[in-house]
Amino acid sequence: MPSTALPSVQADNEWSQLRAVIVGRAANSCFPSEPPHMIKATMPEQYHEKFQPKSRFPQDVLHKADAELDQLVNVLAQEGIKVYRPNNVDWYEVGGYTGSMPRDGLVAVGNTIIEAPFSWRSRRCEVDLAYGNILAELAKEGPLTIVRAPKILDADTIYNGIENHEKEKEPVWAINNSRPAFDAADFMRFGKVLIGQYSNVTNHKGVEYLRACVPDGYTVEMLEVDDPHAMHIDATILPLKRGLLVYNPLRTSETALRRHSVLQDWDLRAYPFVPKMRDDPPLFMTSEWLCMNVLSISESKVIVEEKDVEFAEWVKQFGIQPIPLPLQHVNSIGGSFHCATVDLVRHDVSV
Ligand code: DAV
Repeated sequence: MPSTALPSVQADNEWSQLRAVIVGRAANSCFPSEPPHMIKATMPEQYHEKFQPKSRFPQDVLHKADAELDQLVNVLAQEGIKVYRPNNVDWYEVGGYTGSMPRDGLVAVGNTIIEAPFSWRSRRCEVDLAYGNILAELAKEGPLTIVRAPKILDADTIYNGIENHEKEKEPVWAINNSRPAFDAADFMRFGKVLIGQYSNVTNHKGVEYLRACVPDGYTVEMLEVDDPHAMHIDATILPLKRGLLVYNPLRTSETALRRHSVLQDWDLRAYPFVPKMRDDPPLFMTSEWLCMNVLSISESKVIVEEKDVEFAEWVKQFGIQPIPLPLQHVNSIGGSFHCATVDLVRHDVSV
């Protein structure tokens, strides 16, 4: 490896000029099968019965979702951004969920890429199967640190004692603390500081583990969030550019955000509208706050779902150009532009 090789991974915020990114794939995605108490804690009530073993998402939703992702890839490529795509995986065959939500399983922190120790059994093999080849390619292209997650091969303990717990009693989350668990999408990067949330998929040991995985000089702080259904922070807070963050006022507050010194001087904006729930195609796995789940490709350009006109209009006052693209069928299976991507290289990293 020549010592002059450029890093294939170098990103520690959500807004600097994007240079390289992973964009997910929807084909063969299935409703994830997890214990009923986990589905109850995290998924919209009207769709609970769909979360069974071997339960496919509607084929037409998946076809359209892949067309949307392909269009996103083209737009990113036109912007000069290098795009990596996951393997095709038969999620039905392996009892898994999807390759369309890479943000949950991988996070770049500086020149390190960290694999999430998923709490969900249905996601145990997701990074290996969908993104293993990308990790190998990144390692070939430049010097980087890859931190793979410890794997549970047989019986897990993460749900022990939780399935029948009564709501009033501790613990309040759908997992226990018997091993480290987090989803990468429970964290946002603000340079040397990551801000995260505890959730139904991220426990205390998981946060300690992440602290041990981030490169020297990086710290992980936890935001106070009021959301018993919490799973992924990217419809709760989202930095749109340096110094500007939008938050969901039903889940957190300016007071809670200001406790983080990295946000002291930021313009913190409660999203001023009430987003509308969509049922065609259905939002099987998320809330209507998914409209906040945008992808900044630079400090002045943000990709937004084309139907989220209110959001697109709202960002213009901050000197941000919204790029509207369709992603409703990807939304249907679990997330929007932030969830469906992993930024690998952004132009500036903090020093
Ligand atoms: O708050 O509805 C959005 C993010 C899903 N990965 C929510 C979750």
